[in-house]
Amino acid sequence: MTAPSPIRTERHDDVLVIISDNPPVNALGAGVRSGLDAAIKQGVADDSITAMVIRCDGRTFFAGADITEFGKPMQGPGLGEVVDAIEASSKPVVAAIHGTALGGGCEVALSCHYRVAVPSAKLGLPEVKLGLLPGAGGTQRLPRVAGVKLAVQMTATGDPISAKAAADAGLVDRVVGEDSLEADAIAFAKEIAGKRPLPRASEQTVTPDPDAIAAFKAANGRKMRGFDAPAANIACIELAASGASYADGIAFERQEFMKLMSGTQSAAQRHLFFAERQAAKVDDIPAGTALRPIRKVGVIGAGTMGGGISMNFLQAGIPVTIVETAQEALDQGAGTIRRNYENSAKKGRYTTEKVEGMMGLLTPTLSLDDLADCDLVIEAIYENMDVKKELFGKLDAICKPGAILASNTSYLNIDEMAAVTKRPGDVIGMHFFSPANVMKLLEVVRGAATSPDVLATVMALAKPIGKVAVVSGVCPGFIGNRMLSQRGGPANQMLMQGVAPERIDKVLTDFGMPMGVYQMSDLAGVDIGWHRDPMRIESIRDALAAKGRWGQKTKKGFYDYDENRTPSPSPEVKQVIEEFRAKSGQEAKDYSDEEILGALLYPMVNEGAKILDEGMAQRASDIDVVWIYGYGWPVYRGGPMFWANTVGLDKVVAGLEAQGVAVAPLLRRKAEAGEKF
Ligand code: 3H9
Repeated sequence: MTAPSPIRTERHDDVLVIISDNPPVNALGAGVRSGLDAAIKQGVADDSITAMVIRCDGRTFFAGADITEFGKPMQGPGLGEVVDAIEASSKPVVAAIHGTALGGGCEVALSCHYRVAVPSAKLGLPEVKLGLLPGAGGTQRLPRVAGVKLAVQMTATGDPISAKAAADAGLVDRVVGEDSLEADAIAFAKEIAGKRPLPRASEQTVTPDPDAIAAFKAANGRKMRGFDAPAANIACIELAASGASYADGIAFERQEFMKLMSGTQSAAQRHLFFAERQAAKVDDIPAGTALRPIRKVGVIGAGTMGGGISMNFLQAGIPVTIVETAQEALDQGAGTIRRNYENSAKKGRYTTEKVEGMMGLLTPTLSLDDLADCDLVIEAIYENMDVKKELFGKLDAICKPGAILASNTSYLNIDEMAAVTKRPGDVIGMHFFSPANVMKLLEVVRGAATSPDVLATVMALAKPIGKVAVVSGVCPGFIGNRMLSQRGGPANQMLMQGVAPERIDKVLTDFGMPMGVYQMSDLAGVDIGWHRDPMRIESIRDALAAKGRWGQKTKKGFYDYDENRTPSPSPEVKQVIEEFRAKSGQEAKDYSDEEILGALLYPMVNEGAKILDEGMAQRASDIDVVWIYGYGWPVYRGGPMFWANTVGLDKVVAGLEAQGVAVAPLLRRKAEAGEKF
């Protein structure tokens, strides 16, 4: 028995309304495509029909091609054929848009002769975020309908635009009532039913705009670095703008689409799309678990971390009570939050009213007692277990029953903190990454006693505050920092063998990381964790710290820094390393860039395998999400575990053995079985 079609039609006088019902997002899977094709044919063939409307049930207009079909054999008509059939219709077709018309959905809309949208609708071509380009005519129809400038911006950034912006650009013909989309679309269809010729996007000409393309490239070059897809998107628009025929443009678009689709970058980016959504799910907690309402949040500590954490909630409209121990620190913390918001307002991100609204939700206080009515309290004080335990004891006494008590610790044991309270089930880790208002990762640390509804509540809270949450078990450094800690040893070993710090860093930044090991060390402070005895020199780090080379804050660390904090290799550091190496008797060794990369990253993958085997991470893709959103691992490489798959696990094992690192049993098993993470 064949499945019922997700497409149905309804007649409204002489207008045929074609309706898609393919939850959750009306993705354009095979059934939708063949249903649309058949419905258009039906409308064309029926003499009593004068116009057609395409709309979707549920929360959104088509949100794109069905990504789960990618890489599998194509079933039924391709989207390119379907949109061509829509455009070729002898009767006008109107797209009635609500929610998000994205990717293939936007291409369906572009192939319709007219588009109407509700004010809250958004239109976009986000394929670039999946390492792709619009493959159903979008790169050729959009510049014809809305101009080259907007087409470059929409395809190369992937960011959607509002219905109003679309109407201003000619991409939407009429903005209709928020609650009367279908009726307004039918009325519009009746109005234009007799108009000829039909406005077909593919038949329009493109006005060249080389300045807009050049300006876009100049402004966005850095952001697009390393990614293949943005340039491919721009190349398609450039071809359209060069006067090439529509058919030639489509042939080029297809060729570039196929190239991207079969490449590793798109596979990595599609992996991340699903990994991010999968990460939100906790395997042993049923969907639909009742959540605790979070109407008010307390944050303890108004330093960089506490301030950044508070900003996330204020932006989401959730009131925050922020606590400090001294008035000066409290004023400074609240002042920094205000300044950050005002700076964003200057850049046009917020209106002044919005800034005042958010600041109005902030209650600074010196008294922990003011946290009594908070639904969630997050401590962001310094990393000392005794101090944290004392604080949790106090919070347990102050906070109302059912309030969730969270720690922002980046490596300490949540279970120890929970144990001092009478409500260990309500205790959880919420590890934000610095700067906490910017970095998207939230590592949610599930203690041994954390109750399922507390975990579910915190996981669900991530989305409204703009975070991607990943669950970690309790282990030192959790998922991210535990893996990071594996990188320092091999890096220092290479220093000792005569590899310059700047070379090690360059290998990582060429790979796509935002900074290298020693740039990171200079940023954090070379003196962090230093014993403070300048006479005791047991490592290169000790030697640099003893010389006052504490990193960016003293304008010298592993690098020298100028007034603008631009780093340059340091002759003094070179000498320190040489001296230290000579004393230790360590012999110099040559490394290729590939070997440097393997030496740094394979031990991290190895640790990832242990984390997985111990059940500290639910799945390998969660580890990838941690590294992409918490540490800036290049998106187009899909995270460390995905990357290891692309390298080949047998090669990773061989590299680790050559380094003398004990191979994690899970990694070895998978490599021997020819499996992937
Ligand atoms: C394309 O169109 C190529 C064409 O140019 C060329 C073809 C030849 N397919 O995000 P949510 C699932 S490329 C399959 O949590 P929200 C998603 O996995 C495509 N599944 O909801 C999740 O499943 P689950 C271009 C999809 O309200 C569920 O739907 N389009 C797709 O926060 C809910 O998703 C895009 O890149 C899909 N296309 O956000 C748009 N989309 O519940 C991608 C979603 O099992 N989608 N799912 O975890 C989005 O940006 C967001 O999902 C959207 C809704 C804004 C639509």
